[in-house]
Amino acid sequence: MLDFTRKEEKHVSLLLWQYLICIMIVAQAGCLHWFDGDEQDDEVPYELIKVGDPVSFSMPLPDLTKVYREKYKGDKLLSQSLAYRVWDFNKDGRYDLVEVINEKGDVELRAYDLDFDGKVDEVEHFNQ
Ligand SMILES: [Ca+2]
Repeated sequence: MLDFTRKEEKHVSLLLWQYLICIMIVAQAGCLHWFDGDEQDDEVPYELIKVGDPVSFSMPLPDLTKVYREKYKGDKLLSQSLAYRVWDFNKDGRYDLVEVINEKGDVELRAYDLDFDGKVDEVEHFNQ
C-alpha cells in the first residue's frame, strides 16, 4: 500500500484532476470529430432523371429518346441506369410509345398513343 504524506496526497489529487480534464477534452474533441464524420454518412441518397439526346432515324423508323435514372449521394454519382425509352413514330415531337424500364433492365410497362393525339390509348403490363 502506498503511504502518502498530506502534501503528496494534494499533489496526486491535483495530477488526477489534470489527467481527468485532459481525458474529457480529448473525449469531447473525439465526439465532435465523430459527429462531423457522421454528418457526411447521413447524406440522403437521391435520384435524378436525365433525358438523353433524341436519336432520329429515317422513316419508317421512329425517333428514340432514352431517359436515365441517376442515383447520387451528395455530389457523387452512385449509379446510372435506363429508366424509360420513348418513341415518336410520326416524328411530330410527341411521344407515341413510352417504355418503363425497371432497375434490372426489363420492360415493366408500355403505354401507347395509337392515334397520335397525345393521350395514352393502351397500356401493356409485363410481370417480371
Ligand atoms: Ca408522335
